[in-house]
Amino acid sequence: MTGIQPAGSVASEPALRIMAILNVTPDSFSDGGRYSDPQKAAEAALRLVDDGADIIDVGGESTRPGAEPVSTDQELGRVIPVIEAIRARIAAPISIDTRKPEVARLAIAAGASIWNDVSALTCSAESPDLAARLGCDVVLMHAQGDPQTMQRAPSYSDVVGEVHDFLEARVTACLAAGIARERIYVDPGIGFGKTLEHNLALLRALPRFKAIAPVLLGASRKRFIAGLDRDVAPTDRIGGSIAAALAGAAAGVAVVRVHDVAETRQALAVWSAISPMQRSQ
Ligand code: HH2
Repeated sequence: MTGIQPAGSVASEPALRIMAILNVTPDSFSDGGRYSDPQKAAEAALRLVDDGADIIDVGGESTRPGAEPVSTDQELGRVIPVIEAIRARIAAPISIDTRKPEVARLAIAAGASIWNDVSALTCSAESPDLAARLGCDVVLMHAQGDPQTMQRAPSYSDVVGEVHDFLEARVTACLAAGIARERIYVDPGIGFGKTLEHNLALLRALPRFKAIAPVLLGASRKRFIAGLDRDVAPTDRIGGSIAAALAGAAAGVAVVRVHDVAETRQALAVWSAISPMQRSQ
């Protein structure tokens, strides 16, 4: 089963991978309501791969600030038919963006190979053991609070230190549960219980998180971009999203999770052709 790492890669620092966001939700903050039909979702996934996506991240529950939780059955009803339709047409790795072990288990049975969990496998005590048994890649993301309340009053005494220590502790717990080290990715969780200043501090500190595990960065179209540019709507945040992806590339992250795949791929191609660090590798 293929996970985040390209099959057969032996490079010491593998190329940056693009994870494309495919939300099958009615209410996601940027692309909600577009892909509820499985065949339409599979066609969108094909286009995303054509555009340069290495991984398709399927999500059935919005985690935008204030989002209402959905039941396991509702989430399964959204994501499983979509994963099956994508798997039938596309070889690229599929990731399931869920906090629920039952959704992850059935998504992986349907053809996903990566469990992307915004709760860092803390939502259920059984999640780390299950991930170890499934043998999937895992993305452990930091969040302060849950989506319903997380943006009310985010507070840290040292945001970078606290996120770092949380991610390190989650990696330790996952290793203890039997998840292989090379299957673990960490993510500082941009926008999940963070103010603009917290997000900027974390973006500046990306190289520190790399010391824990390969890093996934999800900054695409997020609110902090509007905080820096006239409160623009999510669909007008592509320039800011690309700037954040390039900052991630310069910091050596392993994966960027994005809505705008073609634009990000082009920016990364130009940046890596120019960057002296990339060319000397
Ligand atoms: N952000 C969102 C959802 N899942 N997973 C990881 N690992 N990192 C992220 O930053 C991340 C994530 C939220 O963005 P989106 O999926 O576009 O919106 P929504 O939660 O409203 O569906």
